[in-house]
Amino acid sequence: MSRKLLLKNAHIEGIRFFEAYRKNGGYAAVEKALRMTPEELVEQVKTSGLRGRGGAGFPTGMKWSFLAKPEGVPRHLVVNADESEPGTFKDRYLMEYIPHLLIEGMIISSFALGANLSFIYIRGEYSWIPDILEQAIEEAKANGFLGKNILGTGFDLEIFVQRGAGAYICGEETALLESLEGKRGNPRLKPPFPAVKGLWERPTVVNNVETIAAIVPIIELGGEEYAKIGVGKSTGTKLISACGNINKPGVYEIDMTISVEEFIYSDEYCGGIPNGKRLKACIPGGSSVPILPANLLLKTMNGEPRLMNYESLADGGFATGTMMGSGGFEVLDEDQCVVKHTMSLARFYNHESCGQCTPCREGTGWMYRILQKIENGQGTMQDIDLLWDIQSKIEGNTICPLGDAAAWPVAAAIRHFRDEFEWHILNPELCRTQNYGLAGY
Ligand code: L3W
Ligand code: SF4
Repeated sequence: MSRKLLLKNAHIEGIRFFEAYRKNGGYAAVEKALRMTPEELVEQVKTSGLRGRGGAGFPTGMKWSFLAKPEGVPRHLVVNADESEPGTFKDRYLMEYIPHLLIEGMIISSFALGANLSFIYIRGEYSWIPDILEQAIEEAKANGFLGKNILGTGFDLEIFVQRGAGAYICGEETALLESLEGKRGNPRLKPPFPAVKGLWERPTVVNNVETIAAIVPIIELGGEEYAKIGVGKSTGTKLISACGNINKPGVYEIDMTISVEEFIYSDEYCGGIPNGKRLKACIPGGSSVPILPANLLLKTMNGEPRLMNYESLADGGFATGTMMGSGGFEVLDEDQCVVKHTMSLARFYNHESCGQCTPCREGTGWMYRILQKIENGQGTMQDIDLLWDIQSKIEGNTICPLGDAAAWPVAAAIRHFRDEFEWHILNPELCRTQNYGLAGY
C-alpha cells in the first residue's frame, strides 16, 4: 500500500474545517517552519527533491532559489489552481476536501519566499470552491495563522482568492499573471521568468496547488526523509486523477514506485477495466502528453515494468514513452477510437488557443479540420502526412507550451496508431456508422 502524505486525513469527518484539521496535527508544520529561517526552508525543499506537480516537473527548490530579491520590491507567491487540463482533477479534490493543507503550505512557502501578499488563482468552473478556500483563510486568520504578526513572529501574510473566467490558457503561468493583473490572459515571452519579473513585474513564484500542499509533509518529515519516499528523481508522493475506462475512477495518492499495470488493475487503485475489455491505450499525464499503446505502456524499452514516475513514463523519449505531466491518467479500452479521441482534443486546443502565435492559432484549426475529415470518412492518405507536417511545424515554434501540447497528442496518435487513421480512409462507409475500436481492433 502506498504511503499517504497529502490524503492521509482526507477521510476524517470535518477535516475541511479548522477545528478538525488542527486536532489532527494541522498547522504544526507552520509552527515548526516559523522557527526556521527562510534560507533553511528553501534548503529543505531543495533536499526533498520535490518537482512541480502542475505538469512540467521543474524542481521546486531550484525555482524558489531563482527568486530575485531586489531591495524594497515586494515578492509574491501565486498558487496555480487553474486546473483545466482535460483528465486532471486532483487539485480540485485537495481544495475541496482539505483546503487547510493548501493554506498551511502557502503560509510556509510565503514565509520561505519573503512574500506578504499571496494569491490563489482558481479556474472559474470550480465555482463552489472559492467559498471553501475563503472560509479556510478566515478560520486560519481567526486562529492567528494569517494576518499581522503570525504567531508573534513579526511575519505578516494576506491570501486572496481570484476566480478565472473559463480560459484554459490562464493555467499557463504568465497568462495567469496577466489575468491576475486584470488583463487578457495572453502568455508572455520567457525569459524573463516570473521568478524575476512576475506579478506587476515583481519577483513571483507560481506553483501548482499540489506542489504547495506537499510543502507541509516536507517540513513535517524533513527534506531528507521526504526524499527517501519514491525512486530516483521522483521523490515523495503524487496525486493521480484516474478516469476513462476503469472500474474505479477517482483521485489516488501513489508513491511513484508502483507499476502502471498495478495502478490500472489493482483494486487499491483503478480496479481494472470494466466488462473484461482489453486495454488499448493510455494518456497518463493529462491531455497534453503523448498517448501510449498498451504494449509500450506496461513495459519500458528494456522489458522492465513501466513505473508511475517521471523517469519511467518518459523512458525512450516520445518514440516509446510519454510524460508524467499533471497526473491526469486516462485509460482507453479496446472500444475506443483514437482518431475520434485525437479529434476531440484538437478541437479543445483550437478553441483554447489565445491566438497570439500563427503556428498555434492556425495550426490547431487545421489539425482539427483534417482530423474531423478523416473521422467522418472523407480523408485521404495525404491527409495523414499533412497532419504530421502541421504538428511538426507547431512544436517548439510558439510563445507558450499550449502549441506543443496541441501537437504532441496528434504526433503520438499517428506514430502509434497510423493503421487506425488508414482504416478510416480505406473504410469510409464503415467509419461513418461505427467506431474503429468496435470494427478494427
Ligand atoms: C526561473 C529559469 N524559473 C524554468 C520555471 C518556469 C515554470 C517552471 C516550468 O508548462 C507544462 C507544459 C504543459 N529561471 C527557469 C524557471 N523555470 N526555467 O519552471 O517551466 P516550463 O517552461 O518547463 O513549463 P511550464 O511553462 O510551466 C507546464 C504541461 O505542463 N502540462 C500541462 C498541464 C496543465 C495543468 C492544469 O491544467 N493544471 O496542469 C501537462 O503535461 O504541456 O509542458 O514555473 O517559470 N531558468
Ligand atoms: Fe497563445 Fe497558442 Fe501562442 Fe500559447 S502557443 S501564446 S496559446 S497562440
